[in-house]
Amino acid sequence: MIEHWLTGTASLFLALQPSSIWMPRAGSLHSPAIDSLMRISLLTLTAAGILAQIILLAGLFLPRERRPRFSPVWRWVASAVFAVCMVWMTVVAENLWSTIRLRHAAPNAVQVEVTGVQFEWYFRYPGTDGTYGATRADLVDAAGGNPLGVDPADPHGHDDMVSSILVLPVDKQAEILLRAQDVVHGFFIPGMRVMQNATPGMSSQIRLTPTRTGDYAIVCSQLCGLGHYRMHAVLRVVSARDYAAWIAQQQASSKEN
Ligand SMILES: [Cu+2]
Repeated sequence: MIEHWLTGTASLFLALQPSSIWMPRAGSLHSPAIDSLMRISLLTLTAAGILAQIILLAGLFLPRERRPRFSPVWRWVASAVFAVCMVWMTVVAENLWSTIRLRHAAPNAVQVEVTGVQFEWYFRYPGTDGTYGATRADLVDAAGGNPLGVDPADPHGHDDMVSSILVLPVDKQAEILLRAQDVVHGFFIPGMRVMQNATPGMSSQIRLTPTRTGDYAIVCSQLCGLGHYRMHAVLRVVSARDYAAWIAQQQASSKEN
């Protein structure tokens, strides 16, 4: 039982801290909602845990005649309160999740495709035509400069740019398409409060709007193999002007190749 008290005290301590002590400073539009939901969940569950421990201790240590007696009605009431809390937390969380995942992206959103490969992240921008070129698994050749297997026969792919760093403009929505080449990888940007699996054979989408310029760590949150620990990249959030300059520079260097 002592471990329950220790973990309870630890979660209470964490829940009462500003989120910056257990997560890096947030830099996306939906971050405050995630942080407050995490804090409310932690506080609600800690309160329920402490209450349960008090009742348990009372039952253990009070003499039989002084132990609290709960009528069946009270048991039903307690279960109902707990069920309502759980349903409420699920509804709020699902609603928040859908703003990151399911709702339609803004029409002018920046498009980036993220591919997880043991043990690398690749970021592909669709170029001026706004459409990604087709990829083929048999054309994948990282050493030959085509890590994603972009098909040269598809004209949409001619202006695609592949980068090893994710650059996004500040205050503009980004629509991120996630793919994996080999095993399941977890695309995790703690500073953006974004985590989503990249699964081979299917693509998933997330949207995020960076609100603060700077560098953010991108890591892999799925144990994907021996090199998992070194599977990280950088998200660089820059001003709209710097973003345009970076895109122009990428386009120039991909034409040279
Ligand atoms: Cu990975």
